[in-house]
Amino acid sequence: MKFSFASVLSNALGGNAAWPAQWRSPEPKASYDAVIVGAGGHGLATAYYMAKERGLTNVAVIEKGWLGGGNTGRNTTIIRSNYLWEESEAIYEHAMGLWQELSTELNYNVMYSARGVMMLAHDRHDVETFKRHVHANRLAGIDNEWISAGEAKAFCPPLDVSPTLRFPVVGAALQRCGGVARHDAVAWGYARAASAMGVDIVQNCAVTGIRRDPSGAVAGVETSKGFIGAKKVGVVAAGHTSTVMAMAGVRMPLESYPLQALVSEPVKPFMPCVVMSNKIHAYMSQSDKGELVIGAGTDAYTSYSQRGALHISEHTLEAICELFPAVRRLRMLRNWGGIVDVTPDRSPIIGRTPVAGLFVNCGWGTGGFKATPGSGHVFAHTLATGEPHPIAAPFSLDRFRTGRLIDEAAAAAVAH
Ligand code: FAD
Ligand code: PYC
Repeated sequence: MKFSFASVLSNALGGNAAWPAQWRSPEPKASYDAVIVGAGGHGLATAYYMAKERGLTNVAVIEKGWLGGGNTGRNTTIIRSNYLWEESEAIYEHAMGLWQELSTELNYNVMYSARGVMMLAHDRHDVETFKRHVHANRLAGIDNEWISAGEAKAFCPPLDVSPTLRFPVVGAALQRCGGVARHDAVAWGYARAASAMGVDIVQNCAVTGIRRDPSGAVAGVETSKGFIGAKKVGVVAAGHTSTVMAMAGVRMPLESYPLQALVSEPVKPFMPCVVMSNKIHAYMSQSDKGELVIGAGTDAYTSYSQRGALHISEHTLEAICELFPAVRRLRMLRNWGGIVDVTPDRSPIIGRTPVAGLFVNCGWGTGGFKATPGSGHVFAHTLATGEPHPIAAPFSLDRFRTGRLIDEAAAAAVAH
């Protein structure tokens, strides 16, 4: 039985009417060529590209909550590709290319808005670091430029660049093609398009185990609704990757941290771009609804709680008020957290695992939203062929054995 997008909707609203009768029995009969664990943007994009580019539609995406309810629906949607190392430049720029046409591709307005991402420098160390990124990016043909404090002010008039600030702005790296998109639209756009091609999307269904056959290869997943057979399993469960992979006996080099964000009451258009300051742990943009979208750094301690420590948000708001004195009297509407999984070299893991038929895509840390189309595109290749896509090859799990790490400083666009 195939799921329609309507059944996805009904499950999202808490309904269970479309659930096939056989799946309520103790030994369900469903079996797929591939099961993807996690219906965030990355998992849904993977399913979409498997169907669209590989013709593989006997695929299910299994989600313990509702689609896009993990980090995809909790992130602050900053899109940029100004990473330092060639491996990272390649994958984030691949994604950047796909963002340009994504609304047309999915026939769903993901509201990608290239309004510019400005990363502020506050001291000589920042200047040298950001200039290094600018030069590396320009050598690779990636949009990035160095601007003065005065030019930063002209690009973003509400920004305070006065030299008397505790951490004065001394310049900035500007990626003009960077910007934002609407996060839930990305999940829903990929879900609708994948579903229309025959992919099943099963919500309210937690994966509780990974079953292996006598040879050790993957045979399927145990779930809260019963067993689902699968020749291949792709784990795309950000924040929870370690727990899911442990079900197959694979230990991952990951730590999970809360990362939180806030939005203000809506106001008239005020912020023309995205401004980030790693040094003082704050960044801000304005959503199309008018809310100021503000983000903090990660909590200091590992945790699976989908909230963060209050003092982190307070610290962030103090920093925002320093940079943008005009927002001091705004009220905050909502504050929330997500769980990000972070690798030792702050770069993702995409590809095969020691278990035959088991694949993983994780470790995007605080910065995976921007990668969503590119990540799904290359992981679809890996799941379909069993081989890494050339762009994904450097991001193998094996690098933690060989030592060929990709120590990506620009992944930490927010404080870690
Ligand atoms: P998710 O959207 O988290 O999807 C994983 C899914 O797996 C979840 O829906 C979860 O419920 C499901 N799952 C987990 N365990 C199981 C199980 N056992 N069975 C079934 N399903 C399971 N990135 C940027 O590029 N720009 C930003 O501005 C940005 N801001 C951020 C701000 C915040 C506050 C946070 C928390 C993150 C931010 N990120 C940002 C990071 C970004 O959100 C993530 O890297 C990205 O969304 C990960 O997408 P995903 O599809 O892999 O994960
Ligand atoms: O990677 O640009 C980013 C980012 C911003 C906020 C969280 N991550």
